[in-house]
Amino acid sequence: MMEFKTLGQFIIEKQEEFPFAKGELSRLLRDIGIAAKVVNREVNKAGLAEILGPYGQFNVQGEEQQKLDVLADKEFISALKRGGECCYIASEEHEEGLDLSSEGKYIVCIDPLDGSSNIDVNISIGTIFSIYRRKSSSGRVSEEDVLQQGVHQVAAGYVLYGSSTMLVYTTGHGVNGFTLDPSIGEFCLSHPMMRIPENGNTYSINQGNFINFPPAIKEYVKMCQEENLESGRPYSLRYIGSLVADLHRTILKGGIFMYPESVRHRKGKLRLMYECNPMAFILEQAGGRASTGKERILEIQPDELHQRTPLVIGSSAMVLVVEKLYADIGKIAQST
Ligand code: P6P
Repeated sequence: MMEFKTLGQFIIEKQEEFPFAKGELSRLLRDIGIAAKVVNREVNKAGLAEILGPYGQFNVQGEEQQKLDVLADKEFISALKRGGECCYIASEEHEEGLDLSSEGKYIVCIDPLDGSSNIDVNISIGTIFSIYRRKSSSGRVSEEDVLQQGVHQVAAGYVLYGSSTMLVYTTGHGVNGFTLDPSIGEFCLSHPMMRIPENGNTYSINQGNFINFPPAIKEYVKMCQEENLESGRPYSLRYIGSLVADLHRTILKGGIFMYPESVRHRKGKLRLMYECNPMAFILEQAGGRASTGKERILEIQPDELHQRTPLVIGSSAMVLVVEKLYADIGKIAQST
């Protein structure tokens, strides 16, 4: 009989690593795990249950909501409400955050179903979450409680609904991955202490935007395509167009993912609070690096809930090359 450790057992085992009151984070992560199982069930039967396709409404991003988006949003919100540990939820699907006015001490920023444009074509999609402890002790949640730098996250994770469904999270003591075993309905530890290789030979970017990339990114993409046997170039281009899937591959295999600023996306496309901060926390905890090309993602001071940021993330040696290109090109621009 293969020994296995469920997410619940693991969280309880590790809760002494968590500096706050015993059990709070355990219950919060348990609530997220429960909602993830429900969303997984719906994602896996999407093709059969007439819940594919557009919902007929548009979210705050102006993106047409897919039915599964709405279902996932409702599932995570109700699970967090029931659990009682969360006092405020910032969701990609809502313009304003949701003040649960509970006694909970935790704030959850969440992208309930990222990559939803891939739902109808059966490509992996994901949930991304970020957890902060409120700064104020009680009363109404303030903007200061919510708009915290990524360095203050107490936990972050993602769920990948793919060929198998995984939940990967960190509380600042490394990154651990759990695979859902449908036969027992439990997430079981499958990837203990995940580490990203320091280098890689894959780059991940929507090359269709090349003409609008900043010079440093154009220069780096050209480097990726050059023949240089010593550094294993040309690299392979892998781009799924689903952030969680692209970054999960990057952690496991090494490589670099970039969604830079461009003419079309002046501040980048990806959202700081519920996409880039959680993924940056996870990648750094796995030994990787995450920046805008110029600034560490986790040190960005947010000034609004749905703000976007450029993202350069992955194997540290590769991200450092991009950052050097930004710095060198910046110096040339200043001296001319
Ligand atoms: P593009 C999916 O819509 C998403 O938010 C991320 O999951 C993904 O990395 C990115 O957008 C893809 O954007 O412009 O390449 O289609």
